[in-house]
Amino acid sequence: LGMIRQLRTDFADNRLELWYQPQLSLITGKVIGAEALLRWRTAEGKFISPAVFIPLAEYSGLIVEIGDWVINQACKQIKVLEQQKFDHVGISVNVSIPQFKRDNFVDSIIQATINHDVKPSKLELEITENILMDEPQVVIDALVKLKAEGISIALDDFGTGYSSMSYLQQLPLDRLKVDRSFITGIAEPGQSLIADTIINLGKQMNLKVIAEGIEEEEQQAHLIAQGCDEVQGFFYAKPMPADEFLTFLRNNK
Ligand code: G
Ligand code: G
Ligand code: NA
Ligand code: MN
Repeated sequence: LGMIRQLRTDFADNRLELWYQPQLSLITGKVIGAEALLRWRTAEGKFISPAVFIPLAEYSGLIVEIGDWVINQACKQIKVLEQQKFDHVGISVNVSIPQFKRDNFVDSIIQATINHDVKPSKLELEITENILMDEPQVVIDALVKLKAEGISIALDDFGTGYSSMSYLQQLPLDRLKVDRSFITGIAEPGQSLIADTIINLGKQMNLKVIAEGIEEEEQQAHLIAQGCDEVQGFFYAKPMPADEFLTFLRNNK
């Protein structure tokens, strides 16, 4: 509970930062976007992992306000990228169940893109299967409305959650994210079956497929051979502050 109070205070004091992990096309080698990832820097300069504080933010309801901030911050960053002539670079944000359950979730996102004057398709929401399973119809209805307004949708951590395959066809998806756990062993004999099958499934469904957690060249080689479209992982870049992401983009031209 002490930690929740600290999170609330530090959020009010602007101690949350949005970092960006580049996503690259395997065909061109160019950056096509970034996943926005929260970082909490305490007054003592210590970083607390989102794996620790996101569950607290969800439990306390604070995630609704934090989520709003994340979406607005991401839109602001999309505008900066546009002004720096990186017009093709989009930003993905993670969203949590309580955000879907609030009133006006859909409107708040549309309004953020309008307020910051950004093309809705450049903002992508990352949905996990577990979000979907909490209240499938609420989530599907919201996503259909968001998609109709042009917002992009990705299914995150695909294959690790509890969702049924039948929902895959009801979701207005743009991208499938292959979870890191399926990528770790892909360069080893006999360990790539699940990743290969997910890549193939995505292609058959006309979705872009992005693999997460690439750490080695051999994994990249396997993904190229399988026709995976896009990649994200420490092999290319770790999550970084906004100004470093701009430098990364300039060096990637
Ligand atoms: O960046 P890192 O790998 O430490 O993130 C750990 C977890 O925190 C990931 O599962 C990620 O999806 C989650 N996370 C990071 N930023 C956000 C955010 O803005 N909103 C939500 N809901 N989850 C986030
Ligand atoms: O759950 P989600 O997919 O949103 O989590 C993204 C998290 O994965 C981020 O916190 C990011 O720091 C982490 N991540 C991204 N690339 C790699 C990688 O190559 N290796 C490892 N170990 N973690 C990664
Ligand atoms: Na995510
Ligand atoms: Mn992710």
